[in-house]
Amino acid sequence: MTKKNLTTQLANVTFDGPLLNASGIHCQTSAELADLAKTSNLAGIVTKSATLFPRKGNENPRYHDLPYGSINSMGLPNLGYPFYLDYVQQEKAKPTILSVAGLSADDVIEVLSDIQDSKYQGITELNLSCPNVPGKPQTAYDFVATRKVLERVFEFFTKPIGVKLPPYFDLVHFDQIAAVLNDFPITHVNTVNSVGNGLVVDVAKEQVVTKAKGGFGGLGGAMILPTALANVRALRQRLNDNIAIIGTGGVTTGADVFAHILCGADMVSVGTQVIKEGLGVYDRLTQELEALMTEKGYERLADFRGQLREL
Ligand code: YRO
Repeated sequence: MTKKNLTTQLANVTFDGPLLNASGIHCQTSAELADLAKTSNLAGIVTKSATLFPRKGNENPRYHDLPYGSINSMGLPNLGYPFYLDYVQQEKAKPTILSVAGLSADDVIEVLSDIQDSKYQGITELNLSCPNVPGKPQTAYDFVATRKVLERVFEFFTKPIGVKLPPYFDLVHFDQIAAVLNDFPITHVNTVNSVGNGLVVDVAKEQVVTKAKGGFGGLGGAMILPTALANVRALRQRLNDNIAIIGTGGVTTGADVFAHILCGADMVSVGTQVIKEGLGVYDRLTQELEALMTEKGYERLADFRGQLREL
């Protein structure tokens, strides 16, 4: 089988291929990040969303594997942003995406100010699935709050930065988030975060499967693929051409990677399937993607990116 040209450009960075880890997946500790640096066919490393101060996260069980995906209520365990900011500056094996989150807009601004003042020249990604004001939805589900935080960010932040979005389920919400994002010089959108507040029921035990929040948690894996593809497609149809898209959600096969790219994804990240299968998943997905491209007569990702046909 002929080797394909899978290189991908995002912001000021060239990646050897389209595949990334999803934030939160095997990217919290030094040891995990070192594993990612050695993982073949993983083109870049995304770090666990980092907060101003280290966090232990929620009590176990906080991740539960399902035949059709996963549910998690991790609670943002991380070593604090200085650790990840140091890490991305010393990582030389592959490009990095530094994910950051804030428990408030003020926290986000403080963390991003330090990144701006650092020597890091790589890509940053702001996780907008974070609380903003108690009693209000997560930031990305509040379009006014999203605009306000981005206005504050771009008063001083001049480095490449994108946003991580939760899934939207209403076409008007796609219009509304795109209208906000198109007003700012963001490098990319990463879509989707886990599908929020699902509830898995263990019928034998008549019990929930994760501890925090009474068992409500974010859904990932195969069950969310159509939601992820819809979000990639709908945002590609609405965002400025210079905003790249990282497609995240539901990838278990090379065909799923192909589908994300067909919907308009520039890069594709893998979460739940890494937990199920291990880091060898990136070799398998790449082989399957290349075989499919050969079958279809494609040489590079640009040959089919965004070319999904309607009936
Ligand atoms: O629980 C998490 O750490 C978590 N899990 C996800 O699936 N997506 C996320 O963005 C996060 C961190 C952010 C938050 C959901 C805890 C606010």
